[in-house]
Amino acid sequence: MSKYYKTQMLNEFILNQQNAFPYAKGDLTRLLYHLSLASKLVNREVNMAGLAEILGETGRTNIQGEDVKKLDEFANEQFIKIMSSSGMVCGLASEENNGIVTFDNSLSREGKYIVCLDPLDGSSNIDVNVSIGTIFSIYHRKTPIGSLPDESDILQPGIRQVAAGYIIYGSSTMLVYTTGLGVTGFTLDPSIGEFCLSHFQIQTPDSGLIYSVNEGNYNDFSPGVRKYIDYCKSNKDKKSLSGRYIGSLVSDFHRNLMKGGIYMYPPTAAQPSGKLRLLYECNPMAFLAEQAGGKAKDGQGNRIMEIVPQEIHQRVPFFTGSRDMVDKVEEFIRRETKTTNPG
Ligand code: P6P
Repeated sequence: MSKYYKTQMLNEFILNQQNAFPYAKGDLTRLLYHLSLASKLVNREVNMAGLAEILGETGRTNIQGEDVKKLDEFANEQFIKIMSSSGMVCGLASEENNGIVTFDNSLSREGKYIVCLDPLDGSSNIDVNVSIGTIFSIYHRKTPIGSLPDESDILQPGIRQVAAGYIIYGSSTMLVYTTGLGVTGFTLDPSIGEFCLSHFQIQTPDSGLIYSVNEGNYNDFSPGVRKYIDYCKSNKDKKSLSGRYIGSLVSDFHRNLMKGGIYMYPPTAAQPSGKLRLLYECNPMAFLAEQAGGKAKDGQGNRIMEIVPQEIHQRVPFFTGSRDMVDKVEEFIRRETKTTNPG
């Protein structure tokens, strides 16, 4: 008998959590259910990608100028279709779409939530069988119920998130999410097609022995970031850290969340605001990191979740994970900034 049968399934857990919100009418529960449903459809294709001829490019590029791979497109379509039929969502922002996605049905106009989505993050890894993921962020809409949503519904700071999470399609498929009451992980049991509670109240260690950054950009980083990376490599005052970088945010973030560590995507000459997008990569991960006792900052002392977005695909420098490690890299950046700009 699987150990899972004694634990809660996702929907049961969300419903129980809903009781903590006295005015909740089950809408967020229904929305999270629909997100998990879409993720199961994506999971099925991800697992069969090699067989189902769904690997490879579509020949198109998205607004980021990145090749749109068939699974990217499939995942985006699945989430849009299921969000549209949920009746909970009035509109969404997706990495794969230039502007806000609205739905031409009256049911959705009544939806009180907005979803920001990276339908398949790390897609450059699809063809080489490395784990990838979906990242989501949920807000209450700002425009009146019944009206057509607009960018004001999307461009909200991360502190206004109602819920956030990711699905990691890896050695097992996990859904990890928060509604502000801690971080909880569910593992998909394919034999019953249910996400089963497997990680309750995830807390990330205050420090760790893993640093995650694309060291191919080392020479492009600021002196402070370079000095921090050198510090991670030196074994003067501690056990030397391990560099671990999969190139898939969900995978790097999830490993560091569980074991302790720091993930960094600093500014470079080519990308002065870094590469990661605020709305559907950094904010949801920041909510999870903070709920798990970690931090998420921009390297200049600003909480990621306090940045007010100016445009849907805005990029921000991203430093997240164990709080002592995030503090340490910002200390290095501050010190080097003072040295180079003593004024
Ligand atoms: P680089 C994937 O495209 C992504 O957005 C994240 O999942 C990942 O951490 C990062 O970019 C990798 O970027 O420039 O190091 O290949």
